[in-house]
Amino acid sequence: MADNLTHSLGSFTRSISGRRAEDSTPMEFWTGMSQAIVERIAENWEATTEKYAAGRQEHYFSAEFLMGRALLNNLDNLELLEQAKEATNAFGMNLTDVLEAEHDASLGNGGLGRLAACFLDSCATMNLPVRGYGILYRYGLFKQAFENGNQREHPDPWMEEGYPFVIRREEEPRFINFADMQVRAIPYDMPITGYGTDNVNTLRLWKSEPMEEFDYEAFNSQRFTDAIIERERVADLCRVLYPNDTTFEGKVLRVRQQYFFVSASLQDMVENYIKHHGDDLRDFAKYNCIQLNDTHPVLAIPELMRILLDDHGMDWEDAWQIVQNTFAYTNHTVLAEALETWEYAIFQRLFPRILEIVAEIDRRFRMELEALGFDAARIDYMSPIHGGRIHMAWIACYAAFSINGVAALHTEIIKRQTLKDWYEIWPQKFNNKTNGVTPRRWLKQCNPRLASLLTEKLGSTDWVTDMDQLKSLRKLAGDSDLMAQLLGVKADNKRDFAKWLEQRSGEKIDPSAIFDVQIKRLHEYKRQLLNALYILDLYFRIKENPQKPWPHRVFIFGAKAAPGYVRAKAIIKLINTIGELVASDPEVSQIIQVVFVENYNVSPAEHIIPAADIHEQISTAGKEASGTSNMKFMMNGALCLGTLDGANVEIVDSVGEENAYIFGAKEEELPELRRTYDPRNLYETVPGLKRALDAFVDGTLDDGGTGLFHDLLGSLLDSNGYEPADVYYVLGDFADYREVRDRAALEYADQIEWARKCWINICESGRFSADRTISDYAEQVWKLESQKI
Ligand code: 26V
Repeated sequence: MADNLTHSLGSFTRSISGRRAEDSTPMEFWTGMSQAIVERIAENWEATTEKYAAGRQEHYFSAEFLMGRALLNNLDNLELLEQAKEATNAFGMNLTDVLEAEHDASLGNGGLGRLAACFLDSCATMNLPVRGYGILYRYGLFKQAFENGNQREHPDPWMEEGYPFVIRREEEPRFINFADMQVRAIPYDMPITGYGTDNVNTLRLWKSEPMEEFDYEAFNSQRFTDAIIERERVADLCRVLYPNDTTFEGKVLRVRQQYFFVSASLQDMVENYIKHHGDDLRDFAKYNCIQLNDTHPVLAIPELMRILLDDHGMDWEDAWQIVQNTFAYTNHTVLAEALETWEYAIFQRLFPRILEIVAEIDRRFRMELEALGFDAARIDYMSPIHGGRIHMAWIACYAAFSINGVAALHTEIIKRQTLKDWYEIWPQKFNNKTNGVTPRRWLKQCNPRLASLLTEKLGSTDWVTDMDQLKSLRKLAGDSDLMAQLLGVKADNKRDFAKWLEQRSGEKIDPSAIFDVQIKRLHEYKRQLLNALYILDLYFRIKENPQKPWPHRVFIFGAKAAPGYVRAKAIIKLINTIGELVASDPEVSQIIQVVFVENYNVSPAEHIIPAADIHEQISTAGKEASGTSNMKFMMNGALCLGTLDGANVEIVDSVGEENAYIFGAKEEELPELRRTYDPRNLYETVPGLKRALDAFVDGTLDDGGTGLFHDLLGSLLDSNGYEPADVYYVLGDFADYREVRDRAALEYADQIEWARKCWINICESGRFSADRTISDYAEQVWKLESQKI
């Protein structure tokens, strides 16, 4: 068998490089091995697709799939890891180098896109007939580089050197009509292998191309350049992933992307239905269900109406009934600035027929609500079209049979506040589906040492697909030898991470220090600024009293800021500047270090998370819908320093308050606290605050004369015409945060006690496996049964 892989690896690699395999580059090796994998799964993939096609299927529509790397995941799923090591060694290469050559597929911004990727993994593993539908972006999320502590963005042409894990299906094009252009949508299929199964699911990503290969007439006439430009206009559609998460920007190209991919995907679904069930589409919803990942694919609602009405001659009532039985909608944020609303005029210009249909949906909605006796103002507010704009979430709430939030607290907030008007009318539509993460990537693959320990204690690897088994190990927390073993695993992981970091950036860190980590998009509500303020205050406290036995700590950050989010970028600069201040101080740098991991992404996360001791989940209560890194850290035996927000609430519920470090104002307390909130007074009175905040502007920290730090300080202390001071309650939570974080660092000294807490977190993490989330969706929303090939 090993010979087998060695053989195919050798020949695929030679065909890529045109050289002997042993003389090929790691990238060429990676390509060869990836092709060998695709070749191996081809038959099962086809069989799975055929098996699913005739039955009920779920379709996960998402503008983002943050897949990360594919090769290790596939090797592990196919149980080829050992053979792959041998095969690479046989050619004088090392598997780690080959794996590290792979580009991340960063077709997503953050939590929402990574969730979609974890869901695909669970669906394949559970043999569920689910396929993902999205966009093949040519450029993924920008690459981040630091220049003088500032973020600079660079393009990410992730598949320019070739990418074997998507297969172009030239022969299955769809045609998309915009008022001002027609485009061809070409599917690229990515195989999604599962763990311990032969099933291979599909992620179908669409690429836009011109209707004809070449417009020969134009090429041969005076209009040569026009023809080239037209081709580029079509290719532009899928050129780039928009890097904003949480702030809506009404960019025309983005709504084109959205319509493009939902129209192509629906055409696919309808054709498949007709092939298997005939051209009477009335049973469409019996065989098809669509999960809308946030509002980005909501145009699928009017587009399915258009297909049923215009292409299949159905009448409105029948079509609407199908639509209402097909769509389910997931909400991922309560931030008002993220709500997608599009200008009426844009729809008119791009797809007037879709606008007509939305207008009819709007008319009927208004009639329905009038009949229910609602007042005019409320009806107007809730209507899909008002104020010259089209409200995507409102369309979703009207059309979908299921509306869900992504953690218990989040679902309560959307019922009580964000979507309360809809909840009042249709309470039965609302449900919670707490997020989860795949234990394959986020435990078994990224933390093999911990995985072995769990396998040893449970006597088998069954836990990999049945994470609830870990619960039975909770009682072993009293076993001090085991706890010492767990500490050994963590220590090894920390050394590995320190090595990885040094190779990547040259930074040296002390693996015996506490690793305290905050990795997530940079946003004010996530409060990296609160974390930074603590470090700055700690710096001054150490300066004041350098002889005190301060716990040694490494503060680790990873975060990208949206390129236009000035304040978020200022916070990156601030953290890097604090890092320099600390590093340049011979006393303080012996005690604490600050590391900002450049270009944070899925792959760096796989190195960071297994090495973490403490993870920061410190959003203002009520603002983080769920969070998913909190679950990954928990699974890897790190302790949560966090607010009662998002899924932290459920994590604490599972492990107990004594096994986490919880601080800060609660969601239900904030409105009252806000009424009398006086950040200036806190600045004057809370120990440490004034000294830390003054450092922004007194010359301690240098923002290069940009005024960025001055503006940050202003955002905390002063209201302006648009917003009150300190919207995210950073200063309000500072004192409690400081106290609890200090305590966590002290308690770390009792290593065995600390390990017990970590162990309990690991053992209780089964609830946060994406397998649990997906089985809830499959049973309660999708009504889907597994279909093993
Ligand atoms: C929003 C927007 C707004 C318009 C511009 C483009 C764009 C792109 C992405 C997004 C997504 C924002 C919502 C989001 O990512 N929410 C996160 O979802 C995670 C998975 O449910 C959850 O764990 C995080 O708490 C939540 O912030």
